[in-house]
Amino acid sequence: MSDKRQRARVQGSWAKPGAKPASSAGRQPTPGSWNAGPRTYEFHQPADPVRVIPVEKAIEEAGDYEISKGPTGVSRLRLLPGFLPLEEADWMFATLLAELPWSQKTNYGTMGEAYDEPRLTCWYGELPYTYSHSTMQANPQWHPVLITLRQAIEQETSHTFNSLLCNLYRDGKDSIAWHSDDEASLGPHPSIASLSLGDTRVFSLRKKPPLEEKGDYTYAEKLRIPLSHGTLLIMEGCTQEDWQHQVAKEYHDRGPRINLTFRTIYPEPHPSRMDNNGELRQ
Ligand SMILES: O=C(O)CCC(=O)C(=O)O
Repeated sequence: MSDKRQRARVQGSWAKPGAKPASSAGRQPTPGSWNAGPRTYEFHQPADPVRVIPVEKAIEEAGDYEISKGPTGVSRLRLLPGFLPLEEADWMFATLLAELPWSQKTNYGTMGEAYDEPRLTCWYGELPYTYSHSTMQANPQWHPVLITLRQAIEQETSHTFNSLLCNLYRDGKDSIAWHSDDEASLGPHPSIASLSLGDTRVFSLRKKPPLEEKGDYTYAEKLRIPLSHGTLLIMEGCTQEDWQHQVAKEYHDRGPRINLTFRTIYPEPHPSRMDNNGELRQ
């Protein structure tokens, strides 16, 4: 167990019992003599304040949610279950499953090791998109259903989107690990609209810890949002800067799910992402 967790569990400590009364020193206890005589205890306050692991909160109702307000700014979510009426969602799911050019993407880890992403994907947009050290080539020929959806979502959100990452989770074993959509090509404070079709999967978020936590998420705030057939989720403000998200594997039966994440890609890193030396700010 890490030091921090150990500390969090210890709420104080009892000092060793004081010295035994002189009369009993050096003597073997006789049966029944253990409770005899006074014992003194001293309470020591813990050196560090007690820390509690926050309980994961669920967001399930339609609405606007301000999930944090930090030094960087406000992080906002908007959840619209039933954004698509059921019948429309049904035929769109069947059409996109059958007709989009789903393919297996190979990503690369920080040490350059190749791995297959545990889901199928395809990309639409005038520009390529790189994440996990692997690039999806530009694909300007949008499927007509995707054009209709883009228009409906732009109208709902008052944002415009020039690109779309389509994800197919074939079953519960497909997933996407913790990450933020914070690539330089998305510009600062990207707004991302995410439409889900097919089986429900849990979309989780966790707040990035302050620097002094050194990447330890033990005490991070956590949210869970079940994304059902036809649900639209919009992430805005500092959500990508201040939070990570994932769709974890599930070990019970899950049917296929399509997730469409509409984004705006910029041709060059946005100027506000560059420091005075022309380097990308982290
Ligand atoms: O499938 C989802 O709901 C999330 C997808 C996602 O986080 C991503 O592709 O960046």
